[in-house]
Amino acid sequence: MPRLTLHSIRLRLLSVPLRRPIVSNPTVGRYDAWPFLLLDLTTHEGVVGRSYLEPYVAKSAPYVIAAIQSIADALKGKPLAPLDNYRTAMQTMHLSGRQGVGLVATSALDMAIWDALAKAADLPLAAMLGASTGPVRAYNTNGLWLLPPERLPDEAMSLVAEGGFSAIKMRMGRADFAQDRAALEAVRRAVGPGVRLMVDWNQALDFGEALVRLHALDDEGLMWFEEPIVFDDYAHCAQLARELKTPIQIGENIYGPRSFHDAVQAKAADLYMPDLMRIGGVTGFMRCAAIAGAAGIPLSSHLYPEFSGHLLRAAESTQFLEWRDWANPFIAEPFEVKDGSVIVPDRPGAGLAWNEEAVGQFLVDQT
Ligand code: SMN
Ligand code: MG
Repeated sequence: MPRLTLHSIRLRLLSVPLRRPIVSNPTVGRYDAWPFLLLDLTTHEGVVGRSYLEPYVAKSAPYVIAAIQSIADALKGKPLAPLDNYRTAMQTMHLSGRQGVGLVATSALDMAIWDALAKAADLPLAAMLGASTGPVRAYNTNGLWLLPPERLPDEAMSLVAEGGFSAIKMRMGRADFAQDRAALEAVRRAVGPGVRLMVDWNQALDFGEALVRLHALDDEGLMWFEEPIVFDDYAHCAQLARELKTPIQIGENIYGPRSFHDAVQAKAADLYMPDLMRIGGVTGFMRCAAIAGAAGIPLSSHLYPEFSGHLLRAAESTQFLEWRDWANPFIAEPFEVKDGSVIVPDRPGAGLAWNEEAVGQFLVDQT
């Protein structure tokens, strides 16, 4: 490991317009612009590590920023060693809460620390983890929100065409189930049988409604049913996973590898897709990758395609990368998407640098 010590951090909150607004159920809501919290971590040796968070709720940024700063204070002047730093971060946050904001803040720093170390070693992050760079199979999640069914066919076709995708994700959970079915039929008709479809409820259903709707869709040949009910009702998630032929997918709301392990032990799902912000950054994700790999469970990612690409190259049981291009407007060299795969670049670190002019344009606040 290269020797680096933490000097200071800089945080900037951006609001980046979405090409296709997010229109979801009340759990997620509606977004015309997406918040990003950019972290630049400067070391005494001059190397800068970078990461970003997608905190969903722009108004939560002040307390996420406060938590990141308090962990950074505890790490100041310390050698960068991600597993040690993760332990220190968890100790710092223990009494105020190991999950939620504490883990979100830990994740942001963990990613930037791994990025800095990989840059100092002049290696792509994937190579730091013992893997090579190259393509990762991806699905496109850039749209197909809860829009009127007649608007979906054109959008589905353009999602496929955007990167030669052979898998795309659509959302479900309209009040009227007939509208969900019409949406699925419209998308299926537009893209044909060769494109795999995932469906995501964003926790919209209660258990009774999930039993009815998921059984009704169980012969549609869908790739997975994602978060049909509240994600941490592991017992009922497990019942759905047992009863249905279509795989149940959860993970984006799970906090940290221990809760991930709890879900796996409870057989809460067939498939998992940890989110880098909630799972504990690179360190947390790779711990989950070890659990999933050993258990023979397919692993996908949620958001954060740039960092996730490196980690899915290194994971044992990689299934799909979730591709969305929402960060492209402020990234200096957006990742290439080709033949349905995201290409993990052969650049030092995660391969993320900011387009400073664009950052200035989207800037909401800085500390
Ligand atoms: C999702 C929901 C809200 C914002 C971003 C992404 C979704 C997903 O659950 O899985 O992509
Ligand atoms: Mg989801």
